[in-house]
Amino acid sequence: MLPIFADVHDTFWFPKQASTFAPQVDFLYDVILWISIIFFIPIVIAMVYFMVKYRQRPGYKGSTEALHNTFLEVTWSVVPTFVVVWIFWEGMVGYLRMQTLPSDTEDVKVTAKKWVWSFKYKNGAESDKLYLQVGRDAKMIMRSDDVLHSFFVPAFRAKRDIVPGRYNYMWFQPTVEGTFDLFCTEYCGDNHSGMITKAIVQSEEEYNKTLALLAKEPDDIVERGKWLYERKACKGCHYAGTEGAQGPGPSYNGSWGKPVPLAGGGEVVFDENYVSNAILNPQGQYRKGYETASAMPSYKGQLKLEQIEAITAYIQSLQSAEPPKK
Ligand SMILES: [Cu+2]
Repeated sequence: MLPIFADVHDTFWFPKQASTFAPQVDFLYDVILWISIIFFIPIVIAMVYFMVKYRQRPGYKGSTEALHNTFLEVTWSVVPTFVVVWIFWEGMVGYLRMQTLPSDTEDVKVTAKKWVWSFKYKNGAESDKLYLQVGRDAKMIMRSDDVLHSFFVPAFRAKRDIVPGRYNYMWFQPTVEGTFDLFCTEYCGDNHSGMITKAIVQSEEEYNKTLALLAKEPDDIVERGKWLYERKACKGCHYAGTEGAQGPGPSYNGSWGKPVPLAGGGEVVFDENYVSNAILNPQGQYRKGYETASAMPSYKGQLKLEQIEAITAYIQSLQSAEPPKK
């Protein structure tokens, strides 16, 4: 179906319209597209026609003076001016709407970190996917732990940079229940292309259930380690079990108890000491072969001893897990 006639929830060019911003953004896009098509076609036809009609050929003598038509020139200056001012106006109104935060919002703290997303909710729950309530204004309070990232959910037509050293805000209201892609859309290093997660829009009842569930850290120590692995950005660089990025960090699978060759020569055993050193002071014992890999940030002050022990237990449980398939 042609874009301008497209249904609110299904467009020709773009993903499903899933926020209150989407119809306005798509409308302006369609209008600009159609204006371009409507002018492009007759201009190209006229150009080709004149090229043929007035081509240089034996016996043909062109006009020696330039012709002038005031009415035509005023028309093709004034009409496009009004069109451009209107496009600017529509764009500005849309931009201001996105820019003005509503007062009663469901707030989510967003942390972007190479190369994972972390979302914190009002009840303290944390997740690596963004959960949202349908029909409710959501405000993202966003910060970066390292470099410049950018939050983008195409279905919401909502995008904003996340800048290190400050909080950036954005808001939107999801209008459709479902699962939508959430991208980092600012190049941020080796695994930028893998910095993808989902925005999951749920009914009020489901959403509250999800938050309650997410708030609960698993009791089992290995489960808790996996839970932390998914939420504390380990997943962005280390492969574990059957998930996570394949690099730049080494895989957790089958590492426990093995010797670790060090960049400076010698080796240490992959045990409790090695894991806690690697987490708290990652630059202390460089593993051979990883000297030039993106440096791991220290988790000093970010993970409690008990949490480091849970991650250690999780790594230990992966002793006989398969290495990642390249
Ligand atoms: Cu990024």
